[in-house]
Amino acid sequence: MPMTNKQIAAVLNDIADLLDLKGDVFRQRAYREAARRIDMLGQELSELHAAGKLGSMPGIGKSMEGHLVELLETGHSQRYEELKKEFPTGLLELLQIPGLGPKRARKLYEELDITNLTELERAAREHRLHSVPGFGEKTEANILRELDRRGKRGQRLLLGVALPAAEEVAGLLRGNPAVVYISPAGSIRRRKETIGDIDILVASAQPKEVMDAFIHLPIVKEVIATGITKSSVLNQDDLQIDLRVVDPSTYGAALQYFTGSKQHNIHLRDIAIRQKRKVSEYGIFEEPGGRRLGGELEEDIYRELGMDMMPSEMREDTGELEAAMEHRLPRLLELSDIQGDLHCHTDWSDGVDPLETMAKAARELGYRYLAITDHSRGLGVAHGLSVERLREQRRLIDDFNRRSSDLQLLAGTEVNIRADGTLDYEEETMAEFDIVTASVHGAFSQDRATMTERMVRAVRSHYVDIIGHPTGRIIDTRDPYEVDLEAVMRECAAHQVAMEINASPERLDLNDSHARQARDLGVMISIDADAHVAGQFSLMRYGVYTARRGWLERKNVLNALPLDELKAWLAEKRNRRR
Ligand code: DGT
Ligand code: CA
Ligand code: CA
Ligand code: ZN
Repeated sequence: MPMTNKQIAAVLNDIADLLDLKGDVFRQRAYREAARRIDMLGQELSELHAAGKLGSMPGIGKSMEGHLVELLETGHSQRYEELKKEFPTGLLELLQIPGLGPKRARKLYEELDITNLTELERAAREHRLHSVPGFGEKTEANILRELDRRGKRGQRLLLGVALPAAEEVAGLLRGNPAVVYISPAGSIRRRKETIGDIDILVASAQPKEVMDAFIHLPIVKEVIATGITKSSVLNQDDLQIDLRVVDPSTYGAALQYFTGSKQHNIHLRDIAIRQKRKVSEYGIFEEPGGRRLGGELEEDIYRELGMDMMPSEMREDTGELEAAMEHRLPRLLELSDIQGDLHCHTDWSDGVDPLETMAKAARELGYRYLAITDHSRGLGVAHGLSVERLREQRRLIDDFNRRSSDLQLLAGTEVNIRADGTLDYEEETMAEFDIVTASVHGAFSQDRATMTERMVRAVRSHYVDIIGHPTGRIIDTRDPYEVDLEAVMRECAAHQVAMEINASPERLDLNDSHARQARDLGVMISIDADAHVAGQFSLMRYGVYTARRGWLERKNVLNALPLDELKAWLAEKRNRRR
C-alpha cells in the first residue's frame, strides 16, 4: 500500500521540525508548506503520481517532487533517516509543547540533556528548568500544565474521523442481502463532537452471515472479538468499530437504546415507570403483565409514552423529553436549509485554491452566495491582504458577479482582532466590505477581563457582521481562551452581530451548548466551513450537526437566509452605523 497523504504530510512535518532544530529556517519552511498543501489536497498523492500528474501540484518544486516520489515508491525518505540520526527521536515530541520552539528545545537538550517528554516532565517537577537561560518559573508552570492536560486527554476520536469511518462500514454492508436495516448508533448518531467508540447496529434474521461479512470487509485490519450478536474490529486507521446484530422485530428499541445518551435513556425509563410501562432494548411493555406494545420502530417507544420523537442530536437529557411530552420540540435546522457559506480563504491568503475554483465548488453545492474572506494584512503568517490587493480582489469578485446569475460572491474579510480590540484595517477600508468576519488569531493568553473587553470592542466597532470561531479552541489541541462569552453574546445581540459555528471538525466553535446559549440570547448564528481548499466546503455538515445539538432552527441561522434577506440584514446593519 502506498503512503497516504496524512502519512506523507506527517513525515514532511517531521523533516521540517528536524531542520528547525538544526536552525535551517529557510528549508524547513518549504517542507512545512508542502505538508500543509498535501494535508488539504482533495485527492491522494498516490493517484496523482500514478496518473503522472504530481508535477502539476501548485507550490511543489522539482526537488520536493523528488521527495514525494521517493516516499510514494519506497515508503522511505533518505533525507528523513539521515536527519533522524542527528537527534534523539524523543526530541521532536518536545516541539509539540506550546511555547517550546526549536531553539528552546535544543537548549534543553544541550544544557540539561533532555531528550523526551518524560525527562522534560521530571526536570520541570524538580524545578531544574529555570537554571536554563530564558526559562522562568512561569515557563516551567506552563509546561507542567500542558503535560498535565495531555495526560488527562482521553483517546476520543473527532466526529470528523469517526463518522466517515462508520459511514464507510454501513455503506459496504448495506447491500448485503442478510442486512435489513443498518445504522450508526451511540454518540456518532447523536453527532457528538468527539466519539469514544464507533457503534453500528444491524437488523437481520441471519446474524452469522452479517458477522462473517463484517469481519471480512476489506477495511478490516484486525478482528478483536467476534460473536453472534456482537463483533469488534480495527479498521486500517486503527479505529475500533463495534457491530451489533439484533432481530428486525426489536430493531427500533435497540436503536433507541444504543443511541443513548445514557442520561436520556435513564430519564426515559423513569418516565416510563411512572406510566406503568417498561422500556428496554427489546421493546416497550405494559407493567405488570409484560404485554409488548411495540419496538420494531424507534417511534414506537416515544409514541407509546405520549411523546413526539426527537432527532438523535437532541438526546442529551437537556429538556428534550419534556419538550417532546408537551409537543413543543423545535423544528431543527437541516443541511438543505443552508444557502451559502460566509467564511472561506483563497490562494490570495492562506488558502490553496484560486477564487474561481472556490466559487465553482460553492456553485456545485447549490449555494446562492459565497463570501470570500481572506485574512487581513496584519496576519503575516497567513499572507494577509494589503489594501491594494483587496481592491484587486474586489475587481475580480465584481467581474465574477457580472457573469454569474445563480451564485453571488460577497467581498469580505476575516479581519484580525488585534490584542487591544481594534481591527486590522482602517475605517474607510472596513466600510467597503460587503461582509466582515472578525476573529482572534493571537495573544490568546490574555486574562479574562482583557480578552472580554477586546472582543466587546470589536463587536461594538459597527463594522463587524460576524465573530469568527469565537472561543479559539481546537479540540484536544488548544483550550478556549479565557473570556466571558455570555458578555460577548449579549453585546452581539445588542449590536446585530452574528456569531460563528466554525464547522471545521477540529474546531466546532461555537460548540453545541454555546450555540444554544447564543440562540437563547437572540444572537444570529453563521455556520461556516472556513474552507481553505474547495474540498472543505463539505465540512459544513459538521457545523449543522453542532447547530442541531444546540437546538437551532432555520430562523436562527444567518446563512440559511435567502440572498435578498441576507442582503437586507447586512444593509440594516450598515444603516445602523450611520
Ligand atoms: P462514547 O462512545 O463514549 O462516545 O458514548 P456513547 O454514548 O456512544 O456510549 P457507549 O458506546 O458507552 O454506549 C452506547 C449507548 O448505549 C449509549 O449512548 C446508551 C447506551 N448505554 C450504555 N450504557 C448504558 C447504561 O448503563 N444505561 C443505559 N440506560 N444506557 C446505556
Ligand atoms: Ca460509543
Ligand atoms: Ca460502545
Ligand atoms: Zn478563516
